[in-house]
Amino acid sequence: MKIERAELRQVPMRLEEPFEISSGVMHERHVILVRLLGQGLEGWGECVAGEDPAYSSETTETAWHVLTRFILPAVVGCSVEGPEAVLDPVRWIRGHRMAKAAVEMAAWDLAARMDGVSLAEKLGGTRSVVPVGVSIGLQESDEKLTEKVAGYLTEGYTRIKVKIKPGRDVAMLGRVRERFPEVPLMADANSAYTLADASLLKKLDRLGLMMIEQPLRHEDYLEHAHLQALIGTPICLDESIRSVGDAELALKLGSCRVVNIKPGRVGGHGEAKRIHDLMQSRHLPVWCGGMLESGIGRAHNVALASLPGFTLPGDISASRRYWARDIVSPEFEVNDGTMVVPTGPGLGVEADRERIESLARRRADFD
Ligand code: OSB
Ligand code: MG
Repeated sequence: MKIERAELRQVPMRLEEPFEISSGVMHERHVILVRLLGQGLEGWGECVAGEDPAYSSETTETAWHVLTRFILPAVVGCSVEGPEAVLDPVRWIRGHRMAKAAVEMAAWDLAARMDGVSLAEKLGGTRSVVPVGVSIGLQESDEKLTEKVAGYLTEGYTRIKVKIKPGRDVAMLGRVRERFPEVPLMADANSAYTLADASLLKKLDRLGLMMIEQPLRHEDYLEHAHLQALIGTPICLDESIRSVGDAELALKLGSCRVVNIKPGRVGGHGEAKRIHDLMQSRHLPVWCGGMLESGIGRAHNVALASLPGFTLPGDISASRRYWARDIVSPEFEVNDGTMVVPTGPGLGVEADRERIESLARRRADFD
């Protein structure tokens, strides 16, 4: 496949409601979209870097810099075997996996369209619908939180994830559990704790959580292993897993029993598939995480989540849970706790180019 041209657009998208996690609040995303062109077809990708370097060291600004200065100038004009090889010219770039992933994923969409198949099929997906959950940000009160949980359960979500931080953890989750004794429930700390909090985190064992996501810092593989030995609740790693090598290290040390795979975090679908395959070979579950993506990133996540090892519901929620209006059509919807995997060529949804162009605050073209 030949990458003939590329377009980069930065699009501001205001969240329907602020999303608060242990490191801060998000009100608006600055979505970087990649559009690759070749053989009269297009492929779309989305960069998941945040506006600040809290979740990852990458930000919208670093991604824009690395994409415009290094990645796209090297990739455009190249003919490659397939999407897995599109980043070969930039293997020398250390890190910046979110920036790289945006291009790699766009190449997968383009390659699927060139083959006339859906991205899910191209990736090796086997499911026509995927079970979905919802990730609920920190709320101002426990009442507000339980109200939110009730609302999402009514909408059909099959698993509830609640953000926690010191002071908003055991008691708060206890209230949710009391009110919803049977609901598949989990917590995400986004690295808010240290090993000194082990006895507090041990109290979560009584609540029957599916898992606790990323309790400690992203480099804390050993500390997570110590914590996992002390608590019964399975640990799921998110921020810590940037590659299949990280996943191997975590499994070897016993740092986790579950992995949250976000293709945008690990450098793209190729690496996401390798992590999926590793976990499947160990009979350990994975699920697809989210980064408050627009419909473009969501379409990528839904396609990936159709692979057989994604046995747990992902953080893949309906478009309207995030945006007043999404930038793809049709928008993503949840029915009976599942989302339909699009079957059309590539992403299987259409990017609203007119709207993207009118919203774009920054552009760069490469040919
Ligand atoms: O830790 O999974 C996370 C959103 C932004 C940054 C980090 C995380 C999240 C979420 C939201 O939990 C998941 C979603 O996209 O719905
Ligand atoms: Mg997380």
